[in-house]
Amino acid sequence: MSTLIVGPGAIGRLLACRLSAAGQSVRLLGRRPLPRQQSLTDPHGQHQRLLLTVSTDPGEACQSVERVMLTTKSYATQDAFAAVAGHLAPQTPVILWQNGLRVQRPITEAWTGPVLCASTTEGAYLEDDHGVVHAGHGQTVIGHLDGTANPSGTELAEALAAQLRHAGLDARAVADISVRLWHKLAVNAAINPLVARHRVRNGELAQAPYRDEVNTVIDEIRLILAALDIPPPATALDGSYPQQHGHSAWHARVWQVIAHTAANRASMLQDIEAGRPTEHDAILGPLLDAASDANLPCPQLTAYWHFLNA
Ligand code: KPL
Repeated sequence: MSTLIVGPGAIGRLLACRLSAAGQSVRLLGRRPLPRQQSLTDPHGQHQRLLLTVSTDPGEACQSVERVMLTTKSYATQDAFAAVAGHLAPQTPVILWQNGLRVQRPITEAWTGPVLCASTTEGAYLEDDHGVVHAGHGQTVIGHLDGTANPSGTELAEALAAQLRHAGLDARAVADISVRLWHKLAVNAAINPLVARHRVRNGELAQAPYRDEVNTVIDEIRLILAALDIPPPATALDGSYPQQHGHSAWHARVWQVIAHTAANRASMLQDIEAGRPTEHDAILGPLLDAASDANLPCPQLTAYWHFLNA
């Protein structure tokens, strides 16, 4: 199986190195040249050197490709897909690894072949152009947006999850990828804009004056998700329930992620500090659209949108 990975960021390079180390044929397509030799550092600090096929030319990169993984940032995905789509056989499976929920439905509907969505908590960062560090193991879930209504998508998701497990990543096929993408989006929307705006680490959100703002934004998000019929998380991840911060399962989940990632400088804060675009449209946009459809006021989310869109 020959896989083309479009977007050589941390997740793209982690997938490329892991699949290549497991004996799969992998090509990496980016906008600027990268060295063929890439190093993968695993969570135990062991280094492995891998020789990848890297390219900046979509036509060349797509030759005889049997599956495409798009690992670009959400805002760059439509352009990246447009650059390769014309070079692919019409039934080539496409797997979307984006945060938020902006590109998944449009690409699923536009592409002639099967489209799967993946959501991962694998921790990875780039050392430089030469290597990726797999900082911590996480979980990856994969599925078709239409779930069990698309049986061939389920089969494809199971096959891909098995290959990722063989490559050392904890992955499984799920029937409710849409709910999982909404859940990840909700947690991101409750934490990322706020820490980006106040330039604080995640853990500082538990203190005044931020604590009340977090609870307010969770309330806005949970009402929007309820209007969309997205079920709340069943329990907090480890069953604990930090009552003092709020009352719903959503409060429990968000406060738990804040506690678990207290030392993090969240991704949106890092993007702002580095002067890069943020993924605010993919994360806040779907919530604001749903709020507008359901006539739900969401002043806090709207204020974040204006701040991040400025
Ligand atoms: O995923 C994250 C991010 O940084 O984007 C959170 C959950 C906010 C943890 O930092």
